[in-house]
Amino acid sequence: MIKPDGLFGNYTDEIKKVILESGFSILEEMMVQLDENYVTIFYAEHSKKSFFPRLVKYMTSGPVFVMVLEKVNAIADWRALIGPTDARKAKVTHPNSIRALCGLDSEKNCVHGSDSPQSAAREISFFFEEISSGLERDRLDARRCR
Ligand code: YYY
Ligand code: MG
Repeated sequence: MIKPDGLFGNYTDEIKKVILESGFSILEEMMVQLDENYVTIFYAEHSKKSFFPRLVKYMTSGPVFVMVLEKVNAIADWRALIGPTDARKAKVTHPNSIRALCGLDSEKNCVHGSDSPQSAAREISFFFEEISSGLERDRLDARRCR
């Protein structure tokens, strides 16, 4: 996922070029404006963290660009390509990473990557089945409260 700062900074084409040059195929892509409800579902694992309200504000500050990437070892390779969560650290330790290229700090870090096959499956179905099919709001609310 290219987060709002990546889109605001016009990094989409450059990031897609890196993706393709690194041997990934882009199977699906979609631009979507998230709201607080969606971010709370997407980042459920972080919803109790102190940074969460700021994260919601940031993730809803503009549209995000989501892609399904395919490649052998895609999850680990994409995580390596984007670099560490804190873009300030990425600029020092992983200067060729995507977060070093277009991220700002540990919140505005430009891109997301699923961290396991399970989270990839959940996130792909969240964006490309539930959101894209315009799932009813009350069903999303029900899921969130479960
Ligand atoms: O998977 P990754 O994005 O590298 O980091 P996570 O630890 O899963 O955190 C998800 C997301 O939360 C991170 O990309 C930005 C935000 N965040 C934050 O705003 N402040 C922090 N101190 C840590 C994470
Ligand atoms: Mg994560």
